[in-house]
Amino acid sequence: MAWQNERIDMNVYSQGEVDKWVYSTCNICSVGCGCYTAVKDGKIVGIKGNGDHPTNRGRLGPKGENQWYANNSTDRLTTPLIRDADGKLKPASWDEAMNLIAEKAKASIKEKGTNSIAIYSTGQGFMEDYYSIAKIGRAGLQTHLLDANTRLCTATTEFCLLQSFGADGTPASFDDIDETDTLMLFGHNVAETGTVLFERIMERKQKTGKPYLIVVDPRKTLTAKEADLHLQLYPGTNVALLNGLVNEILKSRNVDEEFISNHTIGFEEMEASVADWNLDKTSKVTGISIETLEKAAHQLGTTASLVSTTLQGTFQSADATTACVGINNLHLIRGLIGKPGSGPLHMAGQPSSSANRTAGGVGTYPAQRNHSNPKHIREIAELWNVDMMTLPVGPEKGIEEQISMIEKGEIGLFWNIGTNSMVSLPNRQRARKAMENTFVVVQDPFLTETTAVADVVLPAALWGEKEGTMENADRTINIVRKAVEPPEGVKSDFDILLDFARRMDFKDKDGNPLITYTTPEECFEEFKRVSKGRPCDITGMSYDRLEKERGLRWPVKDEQSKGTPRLYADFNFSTTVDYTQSFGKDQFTGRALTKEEFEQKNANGRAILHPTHYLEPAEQPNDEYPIWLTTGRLVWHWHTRTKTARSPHLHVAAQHGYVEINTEDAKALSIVQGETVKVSSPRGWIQVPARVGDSVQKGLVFVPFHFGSWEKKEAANELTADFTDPLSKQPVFKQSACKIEKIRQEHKVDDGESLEYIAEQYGLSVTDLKEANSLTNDYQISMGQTLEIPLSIINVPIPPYMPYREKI
Ligand SMILES: Nc1nc2c(c(=O)[nH]1)N[C@H]1C(S)=C(S)[C@@H](COP(=O)(O)OP(=O)(O)OC[C@H]3O[C@@H](n4cnc5c(=O)[nH]c(N)nc54)[C@H](O)[C@@H]3O)O[C@H]1N2
Ligand SMILES: Nc1nc2c(c(=O)[nH]1)N[C@H]1C(S)=C(S)[C@@H](COP(=O)(O)OP(=O)(O)OC[C@H]3O[C@@H](n4cnc5c(=O)[nH]c(N)nc54)[C@H](O)[C@@H]3O)O[C@H]1N2
Ligand code: SF4
Ligand SMILES: [Mo]
Repeated sequence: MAWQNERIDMNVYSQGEVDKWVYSTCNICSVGCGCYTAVKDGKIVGIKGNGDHPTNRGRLGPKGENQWYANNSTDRLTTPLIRDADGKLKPASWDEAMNLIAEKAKASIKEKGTNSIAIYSTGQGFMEDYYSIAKIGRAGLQTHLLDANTRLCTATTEFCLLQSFGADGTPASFDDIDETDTLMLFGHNVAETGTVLFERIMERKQKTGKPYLIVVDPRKTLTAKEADLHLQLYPGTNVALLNGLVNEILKSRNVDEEFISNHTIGFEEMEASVADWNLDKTSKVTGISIETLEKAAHQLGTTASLVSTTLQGTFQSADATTACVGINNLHLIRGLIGKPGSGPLHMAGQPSSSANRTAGGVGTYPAQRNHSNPKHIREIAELWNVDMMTLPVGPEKGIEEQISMIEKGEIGLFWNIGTNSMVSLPNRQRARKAMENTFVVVQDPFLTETTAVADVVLPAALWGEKEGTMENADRTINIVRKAVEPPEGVKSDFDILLDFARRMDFKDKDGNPLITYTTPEECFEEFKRVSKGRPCDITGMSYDRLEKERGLRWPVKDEQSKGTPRLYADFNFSTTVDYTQSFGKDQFTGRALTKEEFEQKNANGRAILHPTHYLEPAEQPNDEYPIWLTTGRLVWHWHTRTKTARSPHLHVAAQHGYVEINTEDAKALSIVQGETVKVSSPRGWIQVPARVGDSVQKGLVFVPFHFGSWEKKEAANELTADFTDPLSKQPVFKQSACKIEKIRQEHKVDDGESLEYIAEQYGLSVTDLKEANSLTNDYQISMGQTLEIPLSIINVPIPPYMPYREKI
């Protein structure tokens, strides 16, 4: 264990002693820190880290510490809303709202057929919600249109794991990070997005010098600043970089030949796909010097252990799955998987997005069952006591495909649960327009940009007000206990789903109710039975054990098992025909392979090496839009800020959207620090202050996606493109093209006007005025000359460098 000194982070706001501390797990990110919730007079008044939890040993990050303010926010929704004939959302009773939804669902099935209802959920709910969505969706509504914001988030994790190893479930765990010699963070800004995990890494590094840290990111992030080797590649060149590195490792024969021949298939084809990626070509395409590439290849080729993480810098690209498969290839050819300190650790982002994949609320059937394998569908039909023929097995549809279906009028009901999709979807104006074409239900604790397009709004309970389990990024299932009652009028997602099932009168094949469980724990017990025999077998877990043992990593097959820190320790991969979760997809086109095609590969327990051909990003800077646009996160905010903007501390730390632009680019355009500029792309435009600096490379700008109001023009997703990776169907948020324009008014210099005088008139500093006009001295202005005046200078706050880091 890397942790050496214990520290309990706490943020409590209470006069006098609190009444109780309730066991919980942080509901913000996928690290899954253990915590306790402070309760006084029936309200949550604070939080503290759980010193006994192996993930965080008492620590919490800024968002974790501040998440509970949202619970007490005075603008919580406390009654359902229905849009009336005037287009206004009006309060309604639960009966009115739920009956209307049931009516719309029945009408949709009648008019458009069974696959016409979409449930678009979240990675921030509980396993029990997802399992219920899976059962209600597939056996009740008979729809395969189940997707979630996990499509924007960790779909690629799932698909790269299916391709290489035959089943979901990330091989390595955080424990391996504590042991590894080399840690490669590939498109993962963990310092801002997984703060406690970053501390865990840095504490070990400061004490022991290990691990050697390689960071792959086009920006000089806070994470990259701590790297031993920063591979600052051009956007969208992940696969090129990996091909160059793998080729170099193959050439130097730094490979585990025995592992390759005993435990993998597909070597020759993979080798051929990287063969012409010499360092010269790799350097030209990625922009990384040959010397740096050599260093990286040497480190990766000789390290005795390696953990590679991937996150949105890899997943939100057009070649997302290929890049992640490339990382799997690298681990396989070096035999660095299934061993202590080694393995790919394809991350998750949200606190329970992995749980949604495991429970089957998206994509595949519950407990990693293969919808293309009739044997698996039969198993589920038997477990649910329904007729196998009623279970939909059509290919899953990602949210972007669902939007196209809505545009075509094929979806009669779109049920949006726990996601602010009108801010988080790419090319959001298109998505908004589509929503006019269907009946939209939004289930959220707050009014949001998405409730603006809702026909019905259901007020949902928040974390702390309900019980359930979550699965973090390393397969650990944690329990969240209920600390307080939800506000009057508010229901949990779980209770809303069960209420819907009752109103729809879903039955099993003997005429009994389809859903017989009534509490989250009973639901968990049912899902345990469904998981038996599958890779994610959790038969040995229970709510009590999850609390007593502070989370357990699946598989946990019996009550004696303490969980599984790493998968494939026996090098037996999930690729036998009747066990595999998927028959895989064609690595280039994304076409689903048939059972016969999969059988022909004869993987039979061996991992699959795939060719990794590099394709240039579909949209690239061009004459009209000459600059790369990338989007992402800030340490202070969670996504669309519905929680973090309700915390006074976090709100104050970062209140505006902005665009970060390289110093040289700013100079060439004479853009001044803080000046409001217009950023446009083929989809739309925003108007935000410029932050000038060197953390973005030349030719690239960065826009945080947290700021999404319809009124202020600052949402990143006005700009982003909506095409997707062919295998995972994950949208490309990280690379598109844009242009930056100044918004200036003109000032004609009058006789005797000095720069000081003019600057003061517009509330500018002389330096800003000079920079804005590329003036180097005061004598360059004369009467009649036209000066450009920046629209406004906003002080873009640069967060103090990681205040929590001082506490390591
Ligand atoms: N503070 C905070 N933390 C969060 C979240 C949050 O909203 N706020 N959200 C959580 C969720 S759901 C997620 S999914 C994670 C996301 O966590 P991260 O993936 O760490 O965060 P991002 O900022 O989206 O992107 C990571 C990095 O990808 C880089 N990148 C861009 N293009 C490329 C490229 O072509 N190649 C490579 N190699 N890198 C590239 C960006 O410069 C950026 O630094 O964070 C989780 N944690
Ligand atoms: N440009 C750009 N866009 C991106 C990304 C990017 O990097 N760049 N990243 C993408 C990624 S990785 C992600 S994960 C998504 C995140 O995008 P979203 O999931 O849309 O963002 P959130 O703000 O987390 O939305 C969660 C919603 O659920 C509500 N909520 C909170 N708790 C509960 C609950 O218990 N029940 C219910 N019913 N509702 C609840 C919140 O109020 C909020 O409205 O954004 C994606 N979009
Ligand atoms: S690192 Fe993630 S899980 Fe841990 S406290 Fe921060 S937000 Fe919560
Ligand atoms: Mo995410």
